[in-house]
Amino acid sequence: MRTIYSADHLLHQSPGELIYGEFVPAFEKPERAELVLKRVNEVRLGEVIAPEAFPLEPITRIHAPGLVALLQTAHQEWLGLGRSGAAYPYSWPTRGTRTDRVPQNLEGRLGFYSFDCGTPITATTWQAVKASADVALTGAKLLNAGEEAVFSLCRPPGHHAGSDHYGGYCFLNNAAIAAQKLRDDGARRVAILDIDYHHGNGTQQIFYGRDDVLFVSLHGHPDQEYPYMLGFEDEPGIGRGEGFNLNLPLPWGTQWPAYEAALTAGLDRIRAYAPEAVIVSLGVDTFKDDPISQFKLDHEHFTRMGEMIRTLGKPTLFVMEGGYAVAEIGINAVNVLTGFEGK
Ligand code: OKP
Ligand code: ZN
Repeated sequence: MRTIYSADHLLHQSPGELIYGEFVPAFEKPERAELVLKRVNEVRLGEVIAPEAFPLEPITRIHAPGLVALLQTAHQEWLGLGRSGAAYPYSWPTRGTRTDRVPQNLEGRLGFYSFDCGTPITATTWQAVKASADVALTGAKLLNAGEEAVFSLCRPPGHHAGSDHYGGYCFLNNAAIAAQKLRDDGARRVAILDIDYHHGNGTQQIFYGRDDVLFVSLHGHPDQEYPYMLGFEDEPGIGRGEGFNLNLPLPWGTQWPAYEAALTAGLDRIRAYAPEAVIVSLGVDTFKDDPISQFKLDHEHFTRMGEMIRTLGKPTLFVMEGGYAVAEIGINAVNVLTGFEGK
């Protein structure tokens, strides 16, 4: 299968994040995509091509213009206010605060459009974010042109970004933007299977009221795991979207047998939906040695996942999400792809 990759991802480099009271080096770092690309080449997965540059329109089909504008201008404004370093939010809306007015103050706006402090905006973050969305959109376009499977090597990741909020290392929701593109280009039903360790709260929020995009997610149980406030079993979708959202949360320590059973259930739901295309939010932070995650999967289980996804028999777009055991991220991510190809 072909891989879409842009070196522009290197333009986003987080200076660090606040975790357990300490400011630590970022887990989501440029080496991640570089090592996945290296592995793609090592196994000769297929041609590696650059993305096409799309207009903003497919992005604003999913995201609020105010969020998109903030991502583009926040750092310039930050510097204009005499600050240095990356732009971080400080304060967030809560129950009872005003969500009907967008704050004028930059720091207020950063908080208004985000939900955590792990997702800083640097001078060149937007270029990387836009390229990552283009990588996903190019994948969708190739799928639409008849390719059976495509790997969009996105970085930064996307599945935590909602229609009007960024966070969790994610700025724009690459998988959602690709799903909408497939819909707009004629696919009647698209399924998104999210196998990243963390719940794809952004993707769920975007499609929660819709029946034309099914969202199925396997992830660490929100009682135990980030993002804590979404991803429970009792979130079926709403209105027309009721019955088109399926969360399969699993406890810390989950090993392959339980994971395989949940994946089988998720794939059964997708099969019943009969989508015209499948998008896989491909996170490999379910790996046993992932530094921020608590599942216990090993290298060969990623191959099994690819084999299982293959049984859907649908055009499939793999969109890179998380995975922080950097030394092994290439093996784990590409194992899913070679498993899918039966190699
Ligand atoms: C992004 B992706 C919890 C810290 C969580 C954010 C994790 C974002 C993961 N103590 N930090 O889904 O891989
Ligand atoms: Zn994750």
